[in-house]
Amino acid sequence: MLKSFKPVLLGSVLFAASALCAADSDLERVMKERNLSEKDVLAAAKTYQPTGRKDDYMVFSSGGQSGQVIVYGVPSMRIYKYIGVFTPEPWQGYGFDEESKAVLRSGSINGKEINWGDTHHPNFSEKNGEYVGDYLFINDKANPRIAVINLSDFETTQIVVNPVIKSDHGGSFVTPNTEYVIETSQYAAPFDNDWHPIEEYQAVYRGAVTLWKFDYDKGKIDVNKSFSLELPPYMQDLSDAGKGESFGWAFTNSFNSEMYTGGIEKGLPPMEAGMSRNDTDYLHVYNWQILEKLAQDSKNYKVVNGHRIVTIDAAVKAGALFLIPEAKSPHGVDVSPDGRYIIIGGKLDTHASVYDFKKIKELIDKKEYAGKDPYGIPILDMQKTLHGQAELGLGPLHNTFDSQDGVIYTSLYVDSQIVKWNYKTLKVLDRINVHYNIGHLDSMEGKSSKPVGKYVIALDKLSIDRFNPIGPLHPQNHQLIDITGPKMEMLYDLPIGLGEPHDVVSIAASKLHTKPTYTMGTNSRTGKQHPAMTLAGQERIERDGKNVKVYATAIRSHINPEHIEVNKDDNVTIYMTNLERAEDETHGFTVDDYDLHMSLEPGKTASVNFIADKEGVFPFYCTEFCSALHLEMFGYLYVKDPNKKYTSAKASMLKALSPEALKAEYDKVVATNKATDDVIQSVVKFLKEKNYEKYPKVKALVDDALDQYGKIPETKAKADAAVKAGDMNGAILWEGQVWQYLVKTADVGLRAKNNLIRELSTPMSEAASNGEKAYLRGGCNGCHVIGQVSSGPDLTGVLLRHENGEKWVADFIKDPAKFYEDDYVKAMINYFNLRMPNQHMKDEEIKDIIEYLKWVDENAGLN
Ligand code: RUQ
Ligand code: CUA
Repeated sequence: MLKSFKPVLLGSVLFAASALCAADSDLERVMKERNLSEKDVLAAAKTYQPTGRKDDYMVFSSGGQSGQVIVYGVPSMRIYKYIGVFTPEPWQGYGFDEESKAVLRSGSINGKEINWGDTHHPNFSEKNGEYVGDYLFINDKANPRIAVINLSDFETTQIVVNPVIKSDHGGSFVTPNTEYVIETSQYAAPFDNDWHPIEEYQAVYRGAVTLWKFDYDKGKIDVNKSFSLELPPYMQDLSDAGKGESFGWAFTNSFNSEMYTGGIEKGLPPMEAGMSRNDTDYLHVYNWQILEKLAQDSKNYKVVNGHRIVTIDAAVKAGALFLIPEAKSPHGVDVSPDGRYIIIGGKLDTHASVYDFKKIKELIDKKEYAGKDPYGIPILDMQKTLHGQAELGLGPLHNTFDSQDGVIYTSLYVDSQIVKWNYKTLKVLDRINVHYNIGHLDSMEGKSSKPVGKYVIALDKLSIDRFNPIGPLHPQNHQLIDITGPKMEMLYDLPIGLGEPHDVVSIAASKLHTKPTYTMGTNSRTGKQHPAMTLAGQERIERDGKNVKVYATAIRSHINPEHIEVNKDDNVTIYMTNLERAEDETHGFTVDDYDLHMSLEPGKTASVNFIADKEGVFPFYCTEFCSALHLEMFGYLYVKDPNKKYTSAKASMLKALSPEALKAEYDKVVATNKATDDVIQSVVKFLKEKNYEKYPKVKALVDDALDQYGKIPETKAKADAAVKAGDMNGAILWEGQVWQYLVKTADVGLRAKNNLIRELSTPMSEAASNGEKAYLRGGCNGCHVIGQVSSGPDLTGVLLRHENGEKWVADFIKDPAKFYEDDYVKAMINYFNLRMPNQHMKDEEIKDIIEYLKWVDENAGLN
């Protein structure tokens, strides 16, 4: 439908208006009915993805109080996944299978299980300050922790607990080559785990920045090589790592230079008043390269809870720590893509301050200080380090950058706006209203050293009236804004109903290299082969006293074993391997009433462990709708009390079929199997002739198909043995199983064939590909199967069957009824007992379909 709108997108507004006046415009009618302006439709056209079209950018959003990470695409704003991080996530089995529990539980704090998190700032791994789509880091503000997510499968693989700080906010920021992941404390607290009264605030309470060492090859934070820097109790806030000119340095602001400690219950002014008293707070400037060296020598650090903390004194002495006054109650701190400027917003100021690292460095080199704070840290003069300030509006919070030099976007929390301005010239360029009360914002790859720009996402804390009401707890609003022109244009509102998604980072989709399936037997949380990997034929149940280990497999459409018998209070572990190799053939597994679940993507091995403390019969089943016989993919866990006598019911007698009826049924199954096998043989012949092994995707499918097929001989032998033994019931069941294998083989085999045809065929022109879509949209495939006569004629060669074929076919599609009396068409109608209906195709669509049919003919030899 939007196709007819193309002139509007390409042409001038004038032309657009005249195009819209065209009488037969469906678009015009829909616009009227839905009360859409031209601007609305343009926004829709910029974000709409037709089925099958992929997004250009992938966005990773913190899930706020959900403790998860939300993944969505730009420009469509379609949500793809919620990644379980600090919170159990049942779909992925996260926190319900043993392998993921090992990760989730490594986030326990002093032995206490923590089952939620307040995720705040996600960040990608970087090389030279540019995003690399290998890892994502995210912090938990509530229970100071950092998690590592492996972007090859979007699974959380590590959680580290901060041993010395009690809350964090300024995490997780990454140094330009992912040397360190930075985590900064928020609320100052004692480093140790003892009691210290508030009177000891200045003496004992401390802030800190923790530098978590990242081992890139292992994809893991190396806890032993990580250390912290002690900071005064100024309530450190956000951070950013220097890059380019400021490489080696990092910046953290703070909001309580007053060191006020509150006491509203004692009649003292509340925290918010006491902490906003001074005109300025402190930006912390520190050098992690120097700190790294200091952390090698025990005279520079103290050890608390087994963790090294470089002291303020040592850092000051080594010239690694400085303070610069900043406008009161600052918030975001963002380093410009080239590393030269540091831009800071102030929640209670209307200005953003731009600091010049060159000037900072000069003062440091000259040792020119304006004074010292009570902890002996040198203070640099604010005016001498400032490049300048820009008046932006009320409540500037966060920044993101554009590909254009100097262009920056800043969120205004109080004004509910985004301001586009230039941090070099300090000129405001544009502003746009957002809905409402924006916190973070992010342009595409906007915080890397090479921002792409293109879109900005506004993360609005309040949505108020934007969406259908869903009760007093409203969703957040992520708004997509086009920033390619001089004026920002609002495109899309995405309600997010999962926590307060706090911050996002975005990356070009092409930079993500995800794996489609796992190498057989992989423990996805370690990336290594699972010791309990079980291949077909290795299924077994092992008992050792009260310990029962089940080595199971899952493949369409059965779990092996199907019966598991244990005694009450046995300690049961079920290891399961998904034997599939084809993409998207996931099985899930649960045992009813036992609070267990695992997700088994193709090739994965995972396990569940439980004490069988409830007696009875418990179905277990596959939880993903994996195949037509998914409902049959189940079994029973029998939990029996060995000390109890059970009286069993008499087996009921079912009426038996007569021997003749049984024989007839058996013959029928055997004949069906023969026919199905013929289809398979023709597909196999095709695949072999075309050297399918050369195409990995096709090969994976064929391997899966042959796996299924390979099970037939032994099954068939069982059927034959049953016939010999006169057990016709058994023979029918085994032949039925043969049929199951045949059908699965045929199903996967045909998918492989279609895939291979696509691989081998000549590339489709855009028109042909549009034609194929129109063909499918029009439902032509309901009657016509390419390469085969079905309820309608095969369309291969249709253009050659008629004189002036292209025109004939086009006219026929346009108005079939005109041809019903034509001799040829009459004969067809008689043969198929069907008339070609009028599908009301547009001329453009018919043209494209002809192109598609040409492509079919070109590749006719492939069918
Ligand atoms: S900080 S909304 Cu929690 Cu990222 Cu400013
Ligand atoms: Cu496997 Cu459903």
